[in-house]
Amino acid sequence: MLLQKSTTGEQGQDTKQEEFMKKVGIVMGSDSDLPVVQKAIDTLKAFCVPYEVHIFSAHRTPLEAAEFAKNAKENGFGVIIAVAGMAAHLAGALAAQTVLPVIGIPCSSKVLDGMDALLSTVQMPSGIPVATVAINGGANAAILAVQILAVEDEGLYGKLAEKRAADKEAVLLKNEKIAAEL
Ligand code: C2R
Repeated sequence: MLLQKSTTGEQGQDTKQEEFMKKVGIVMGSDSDLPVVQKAIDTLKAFCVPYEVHIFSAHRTPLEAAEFAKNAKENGFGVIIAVAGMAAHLAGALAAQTVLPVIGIPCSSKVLDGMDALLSTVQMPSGIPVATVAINGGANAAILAVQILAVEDEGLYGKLAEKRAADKEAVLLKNEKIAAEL
């Protein structure tokens, strides 16, 4: 599943062409995680960053999950986002198979509200890190993935800076509006 064409970044700097840009691999443990994944997809699309989406599970399809992570670098991925709820071993299991950065999104579930997935994802032993974002933090996971890719891509870096400035302006406008109204 993909992708969009590259665009021009801040101050005319070119974002790397799509075919040269590393992809973001989004792996979810189940299609029931899709609402969280959608937030990550929307954000990556906004930055015109190529991505692929897969369903692999450390529990249900462990061999396929491991193969994906093992081959991720040679298949053109620069970063992996792992999305899972409950006993969320997926991010750690993927991270065990690659030295690419892995970002974990713990998903909420009915019983423990995502605390189970949060602790399963964040509490990795030394040597195998998983960069864990907030429960259901699809947008931030994608922004972090873009930040990782932007280290080697000036145009992408410029787009991130532009977004940060636009977000700030939006808050300042809200401040002016609410101060005038109340
Ligand atoms: P179902 O809705 O399919 O029963 O899945 C999924 O990410 C989902 O949030 C319930 C939850 O189980 C999670 N799951 C994991 C893993 N595989 C599936 N935590 C894993 O490999 O860690």
